[in-house]
Amino acid sequence: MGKKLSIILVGFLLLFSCKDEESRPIKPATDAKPTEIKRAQTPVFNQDSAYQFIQTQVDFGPRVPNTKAHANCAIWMENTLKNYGAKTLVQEAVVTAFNGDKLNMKNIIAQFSPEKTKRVMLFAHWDTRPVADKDTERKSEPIDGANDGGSGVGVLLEMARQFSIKQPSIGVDIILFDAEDYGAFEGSISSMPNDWCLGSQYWGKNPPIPNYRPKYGILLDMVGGKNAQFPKEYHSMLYASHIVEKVWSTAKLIGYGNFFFESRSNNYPGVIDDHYYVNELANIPSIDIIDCNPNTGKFGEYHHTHADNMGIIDKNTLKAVGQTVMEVVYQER
Ligand code: AHN
Ligand code: ZN
Repeated sequence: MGKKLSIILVGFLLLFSCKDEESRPIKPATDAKPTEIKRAQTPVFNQDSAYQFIQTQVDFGPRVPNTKAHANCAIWMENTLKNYGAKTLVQEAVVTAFNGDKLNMKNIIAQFSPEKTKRVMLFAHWDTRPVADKDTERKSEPIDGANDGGSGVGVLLEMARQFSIKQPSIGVDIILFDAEDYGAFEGSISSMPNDWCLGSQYWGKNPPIPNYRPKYGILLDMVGGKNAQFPKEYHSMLYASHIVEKVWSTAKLIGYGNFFFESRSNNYPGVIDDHYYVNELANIPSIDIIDCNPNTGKFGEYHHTHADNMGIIDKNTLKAVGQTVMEVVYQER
């Protein structure tokens, strides 16, 4: 008898407790997290791999247009991107430099998920400066360009490797521009306007992909130097401040805020770089992640000297930039 009663009692208690659970008042809408979208899992950027991609470029020799090293490096980059599953396209042309030199240039274009309409464009220049005009020695000899030329490509090739393992929700285009660094040599008299960035200028005036409309562009230029500083560059802020804020706040969020700086003002530094022509000629809001002094706008001591070799490349910088840009890309949907 007692046992039966206790079973009934327990049954009632369970029934009530369940009922109680069910009849709890529904949380007011204001209290509920509104459509909480989970952050996507961003793969881990491998700085050793990026470093190796820079080493490979430097091992070709200076990638100066019209040289064997330049031609060989172009083939290697295209094959590498193709092997990572991109649809590749090489835009070839002859452009004229400030001094009349005819440059055989190649813009390397790699499309990941080309069928997707929502896309972003990541770019860097891959050529190296034909002279070391800011050095005191061997000024007429070309530089290794480990940072200026090598680093942006190295970081983007590692990202391409990551895309081959886990594809982002959106489409991504990697564009490696040629003939960026053939601007007028220091002390040279003859000059022309728009003497830098000949590859991106050619691309802007001769669009290789019809109706190409990525949401925005991110340029990586000198993203491997030790103790690099990336200020909010003037033209980036002028044309695409929302992208600057997105990238800089992402860097801070994932712990790389120590590389990404505010500029002293909106005037410094203003850099004429490939992003300038992508903005002006293609109307794609684009920013430049470029290592220069946030106060003066000056580039590092290594700039356009023979010191721009593997010795100044720091994997921590490669990681900070690579992981930040990957985080931005993988969070897009
Ligand atoms: C000018 O100095 C006008 N532009 C710098 C762009 C550059 C050269 N980036 C790397 N090398
Ligand atoms: Zn340069």
